[in-house]
Amino acid sequence: MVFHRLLLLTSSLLLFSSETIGSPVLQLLAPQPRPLVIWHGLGDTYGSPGILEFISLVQDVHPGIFVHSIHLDTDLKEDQRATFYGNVDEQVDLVSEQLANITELEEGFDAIGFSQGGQFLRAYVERYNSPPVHNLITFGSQHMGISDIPGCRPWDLVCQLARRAAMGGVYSEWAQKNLVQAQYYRDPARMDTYLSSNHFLTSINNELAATANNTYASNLSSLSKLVLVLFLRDDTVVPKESSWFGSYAVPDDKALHNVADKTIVPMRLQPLYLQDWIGLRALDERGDVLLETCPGEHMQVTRDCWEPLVKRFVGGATTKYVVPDREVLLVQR
Ligand SMILES: *[C@@H]1O[C@H](CO)[C@@H](O)[C@H](O)[C@H]1NC(C)=O
Ligand SMILES: *[C@@H]1O[C@H](CO)[C@@H](O)[C@H](O)[C@H]1NC(C)=O
Ligand SMILES: CC(=O)N[C@H]1CO[C@H](CO)[C@@H](O)[C@@H]1O
Repeated sequence: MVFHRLLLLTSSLLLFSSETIGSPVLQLLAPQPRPLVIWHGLGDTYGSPGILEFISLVQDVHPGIFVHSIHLDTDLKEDQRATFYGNVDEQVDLVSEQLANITELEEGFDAIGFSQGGQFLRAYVERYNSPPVHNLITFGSQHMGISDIPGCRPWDLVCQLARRAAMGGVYSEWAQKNLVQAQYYRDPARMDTYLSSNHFLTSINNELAATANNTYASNLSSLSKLVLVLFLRDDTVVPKESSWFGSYAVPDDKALHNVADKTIVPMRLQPLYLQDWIGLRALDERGDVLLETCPGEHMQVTRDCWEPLVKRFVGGATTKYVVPDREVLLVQR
């Protein structure tokens, strides 16, 4: 039995056999869609019915796509707990190892972050990005933090305990290392306390000039597209404009602290953007930051909303082809 190696022509859909085969074997193969990595949100798990359904719908849109759902623990309960409790720097580090371990991802992938999973994936891009992210889509994420800790469903005890602990001392050393939401809590009315206590968000947003890291900017601007989705009726993320890098203005007068109608500073007026601390402006001026909306409440990811985005920004053709032996196809004669 003779095996003939086939040449793989990456620029076309055809595979030609080597000349040693009498008549050329032509085979029509589809290019392999770029893989997708998903990071679920607060209170969710990597294998929840909602996430599994989403994955299967994405696979209907892009047949054959490889999808990885990020987990911090293979146990579902522990994975859910890790959305409330843990050190986010360590979590992102663990995820970078997890992703680097997966051979299907080695040429890069598109990524979708749901809610807090979005800013955590951005941290991955800025700090690791190996394997690299092509397009990053974030749904209802808190890129400029939150100015209030989200409420919990009445029966959700894990959430309620975490929330109570966070409200108690959101900027305490303990909270900043152990409570996930505290690590992206950013209250413009207490900016000094935030800047001196927060580790995670000040880092990924390069808000501290003394420790700013230029790699974050070059890595983030290496994205092909950054797609930021805001839920128009989001009242969980305060303010909802955080999904678009907006935040409340820093009150210049302490007396303004309790003023109810707070002004939103949009992305393009943020110091982070104007001085391009993280490469966001470079990306935007290239036309590669897309501000999108979903009509519903926080994480009401309706099909009308996600499907056009998944069609446009996920599963693009790679130069890889669906072949049994990954790089070469062996034909038995
Ligand atoms: C990566 O793979 C190695 C070897 O299979 C394994 O020991 C390790 O736990 C994996 N790391 C992560 C973070 O998944
Ligand atoms: C900047 O970030 C990169 C990527 O995480 C890291 O390797 C490097 O040590 C950081 N540099 C400084 C000065 O902290
Ligand atoms: C795509 C890209 O720029 N990736 C770089 C991100 O930063 C790390 C250093 O931490 C580099 O190794 C990557 O090449």
